[in-house]
Amino acid sequence: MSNIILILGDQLNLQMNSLQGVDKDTDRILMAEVKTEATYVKHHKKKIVFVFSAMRHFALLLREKGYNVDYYRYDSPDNKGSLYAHVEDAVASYQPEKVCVAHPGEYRLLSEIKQWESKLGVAVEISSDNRFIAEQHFFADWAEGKKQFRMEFFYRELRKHTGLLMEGNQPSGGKWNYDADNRESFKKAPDIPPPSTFEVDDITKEVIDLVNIEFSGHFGSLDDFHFAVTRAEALKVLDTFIDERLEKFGQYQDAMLEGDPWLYHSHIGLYLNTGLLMPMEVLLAAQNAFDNDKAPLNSVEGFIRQILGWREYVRGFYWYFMPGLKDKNYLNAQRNLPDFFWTANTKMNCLSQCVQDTHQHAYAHHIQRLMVLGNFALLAGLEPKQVNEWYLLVYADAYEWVEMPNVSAMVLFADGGHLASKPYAASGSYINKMSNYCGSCHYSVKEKTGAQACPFNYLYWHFVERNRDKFENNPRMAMIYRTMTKMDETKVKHMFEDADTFLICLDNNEEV
Ligand code: FAD
Ligand code: DLZ
Ligand code: SF4
Repeated sequence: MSNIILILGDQLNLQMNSLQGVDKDTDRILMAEVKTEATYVKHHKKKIVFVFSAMRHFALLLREKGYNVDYYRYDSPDNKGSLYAHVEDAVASYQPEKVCVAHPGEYRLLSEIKQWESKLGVAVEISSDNRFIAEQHFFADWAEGKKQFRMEFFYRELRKHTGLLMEGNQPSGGKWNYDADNRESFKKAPDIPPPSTFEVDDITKEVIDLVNIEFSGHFGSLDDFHFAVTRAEALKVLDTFIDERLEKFGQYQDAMLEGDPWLYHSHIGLYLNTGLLMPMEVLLAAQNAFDNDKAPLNSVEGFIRQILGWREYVRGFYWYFMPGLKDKNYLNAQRNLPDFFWTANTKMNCLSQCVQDTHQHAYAHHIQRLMVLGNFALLAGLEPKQVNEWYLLVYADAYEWVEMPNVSAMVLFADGGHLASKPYAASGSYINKMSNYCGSCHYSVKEKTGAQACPFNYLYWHFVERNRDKFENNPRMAMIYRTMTKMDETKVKHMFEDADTFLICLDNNEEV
């Protein structure tokens, strides 16, 4: 008897556990572009083009390798609209012994798949998700008995476990973390190698036409689509990053620049998250660059920490704290997402630029996501559910397993501090230090009160004050509360008044 192997749109690698041991003569691979996955949030148009085109290219590869593939395009007359409907149909046609699928990346889909066995009356086998280095239970084992779940210690365990950047039992260079060396901004216009781009082929062209018609109401621009859509292309992106940008990755990791979100970042998140690249090959390429003196330790460690540390950690964190994480709102933030998150129409230049980058490219780098967009969402008290939905739909690399820990736990402190020991809140001076956004802003970053004052300045102190009961006894916040008591009382009063006025304007959707 045959088996049916369902390959999801973010499981595009021949090494996936679900593809091992497949009988090419009898088993059927099932792949489907479906409405349920493409619209559970209104994904950025470029993300849908990327996923559908990468799926179509992967199906071709599977056929070339001799697999039997049943592929359903979004606009084909026999498309049934949901993964379940296609699996049900395939079960009726082939009467398989079992349906096989690798563990999906999102809780909502896992919950659905877990019901299939009883609904279909056929075995459904869920294999482990080998797009990650750590097994899923690794986080739970590590977390057992802990009250705090700091990434740094999880990361060290994985360094020891994998031997990456290790000399025996000790970290290369004697330190685990070189973040202190990674905080430079650009002093003058930098000469940065451009990001890798790829010609649109006939397959991608067809998908672009489809998305233009079917998803016209979704956020984002489709102009200048240039992402890799095959593993071979994604490997080129990786190689180019290692050769041209890894050297300075660390140094400028936190820097921001108007009109350029790409900088010295790797731009591989979307490929890792769809299986076009596997994490260990990326990490070994970075380790190899270090071993061959092509990149310094601060850059290589910084890069390896993002993937071996943060990426593995947030994935473990997600499964450990779901489904509860979804409903967390520790700071009781209730404000609606302002319109400018969609339109970029705000006088705050940093926010306008980051939304424009996001709209244009389905990409913004980490510090734009964390310290501009996220910082604003935190300081303004935006409601976690709305903020999560926005982040989940606007970025090409967004899947709930990675988006939600970053948004709810890292940005919004909505989980009450399992991930972060204090909120990532900052005034305008941080943005000014790390970017050139303030130079062409309507507001003045130096001013703390008044019509021209940078809103991040007064919102910061308003946030600190209105959450006093939550943070006053946090040792990492003590200094901030001490500083506040030393500040001029009238100035503090004016800042709170300015913040109140600003937040009322925001609620009324007036331009700010
Ligand atoms: P680089 O800066 O070159 O980093 C290399 C890789 O490290 C990334 O590709 C990614 O795989 C990994 N990485 C780095 N930081 C993180 C992190 N905090 N969590 C997990 N992996 C990390 N990343 C996503 O992949 N999908 C998301 O939906 C997503 N949402 C985010 C939302 C917020 C609010 C924040 C603050 C961060 C989010 N990140 C997300 C993490 C990070 O911003 C992106 O991974 C990164 O910007 C992708 O660009 P890059 O490939 O050029 O990354
Ligand atoms: C993101 C995405 C999109 C846009 N479309 C599809 C699709 O049509 N078919 C499919 O199998 N997968 C798609 N995906 C990826 C899934 O949403 C992803 O597998 C789940 O969110 C679990 O991570
Ligand atoms: Fe952003 Fe304030 Fe700088 Fe304007 S002045 S760009 S609002 S940080």
